[in-house]
Amino acid sequence: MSKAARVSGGWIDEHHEGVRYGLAGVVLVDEQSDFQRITVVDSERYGRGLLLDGCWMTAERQERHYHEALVHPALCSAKAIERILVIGGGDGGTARECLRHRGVRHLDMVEIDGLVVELSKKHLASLGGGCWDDPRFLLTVGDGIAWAANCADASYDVVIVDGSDPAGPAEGLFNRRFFEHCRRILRPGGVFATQSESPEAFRQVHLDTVRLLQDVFGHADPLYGWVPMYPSGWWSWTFAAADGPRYQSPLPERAAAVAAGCQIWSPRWQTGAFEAIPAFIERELSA
Ligand code: SPD
Repeated sequence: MSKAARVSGGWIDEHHEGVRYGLAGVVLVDEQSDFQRITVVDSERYGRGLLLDGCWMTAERQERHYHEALVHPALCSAKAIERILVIGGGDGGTARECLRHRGVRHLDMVEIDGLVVELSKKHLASLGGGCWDDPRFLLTVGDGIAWAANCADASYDVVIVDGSDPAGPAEGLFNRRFFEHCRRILRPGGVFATQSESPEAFRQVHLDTVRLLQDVFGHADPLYGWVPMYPSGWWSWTFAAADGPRYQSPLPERAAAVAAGCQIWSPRWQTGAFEAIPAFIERELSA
């Protein structure tokens, strides 16, 4: 069921389990698509932002925390990076970061909600940057879960899932069958990456996601960072590969080509972010 953003007294808030996460600002657009409620705001501190079903997705001056962390550990470590699949990611931020890698020849982005793309292009143009017109980029508006299920084996070098929380259209992006297809469609030496929720505000989903990926791929590790407007501000991304934890070792040449243009990600940051596993999560994962 669609949830609206909570707006009152000049604040736009996401409410999550008795805590609210808000920005001061104004609502620019509030529309119901076939899938969800889409809200675009203009905030004082972080510029324009996007909420889906009342949950923060991104904002112009905060998005790099999220997109750089999701993309570069995978794109810097997969054996090859010619063919990339992004599932979700309708604001364009993930595709933009992928396309900074010159080795990418083709990127399929499969986003279920065409209205998210349309509104992001119009109101959050800096998110996608030049991705929409990049000749390597192909957008399909459709179901990413069905796309993965219908793809031939070994179709992609990297598969990235940039969905929202596991409710509504994103629910199926967190289950075993979907992850098994993601593994199947990766080429040898391929890397899978997904946002894996907050170790604090979504602790159980986080743990279940990491465990499932470890089981399906054989190797999977969470990386921890911050997205201040998300519940608890403490976020995670999980990387998986069938042939070993290659995602922990960025290839120096690829890393050097993108690091200078990053705000958060660097090989050094990434090493610390994998190591920053909270003790309670490490205990639970090794139990
Ligand atoms: N709770 C928010 C999870 C959002 C993950 N996706 C964000 C989309 C940014 N491209």
